[in-house]
Amino acid sequence: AMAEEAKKLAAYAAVDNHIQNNQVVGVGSGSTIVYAVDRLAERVRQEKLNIVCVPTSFQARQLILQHGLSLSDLDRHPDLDVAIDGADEVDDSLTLIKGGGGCLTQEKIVAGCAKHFIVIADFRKDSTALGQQWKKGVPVEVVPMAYVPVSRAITRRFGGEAVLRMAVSKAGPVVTDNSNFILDWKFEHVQNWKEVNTAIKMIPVAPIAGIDIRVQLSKRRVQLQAQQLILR
Ligand code: DER
Repeated sequence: AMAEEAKKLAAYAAVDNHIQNNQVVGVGSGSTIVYAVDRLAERVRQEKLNIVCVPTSFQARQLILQHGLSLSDLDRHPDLDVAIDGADEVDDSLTLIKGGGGCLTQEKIVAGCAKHFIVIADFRKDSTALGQQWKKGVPVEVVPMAYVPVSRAITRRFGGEAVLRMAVSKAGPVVTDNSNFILDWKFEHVQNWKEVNTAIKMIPVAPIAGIDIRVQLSKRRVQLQAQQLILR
């Protein structure tokens, strides 16, 4: 389908343009990154690249192992050259919503350890304002015992509704790779995402908001690979 082709084209372009030899690469999670890892593995084989990969989820770790790529972690490689990942939505100032795949926490940690953060977002993710295309809200990872107080703190302060993400192939809530729960915060109109991101992070028991703010990533080039080739 057109969307899959767009994801693949964007992922291939991102890997071809932003991954070089002798790099430590943070590997994101989701479905777009599958194409990126396919292409990375192809390049490693063809160009005999020396690449070390740090995963952001069980899924990413499986992808790295399945492709025979060199697996590492933040203990051995706390300084990454580049992290490459997907996103659920991107606005005009490159503020992202991430966490649709439930992997936002390790993604955010690994991206924070990288000099450059490459976001692969095909045309479907490209919005002028968050919430335009992505209707599932902002994922917020929480310690399970705190999901009710955190949910109330968010909705009291910023309105909307924060809903516990329930599993599909398992009874009960989704449990993340960090053994936490996820609240999907169906926000209304948000003026200042930086303020919201900071406020959510300040709620006791340290919930993690699936918002990447350009200002946080200003130290590293945030390169949005919005793929329009298909629509040309
Ligand atoms: O969980 C995440 O943030 C992932 O990057 C994910 O939501 C992106 O998903 P997709 O590549 O399957 O659209």
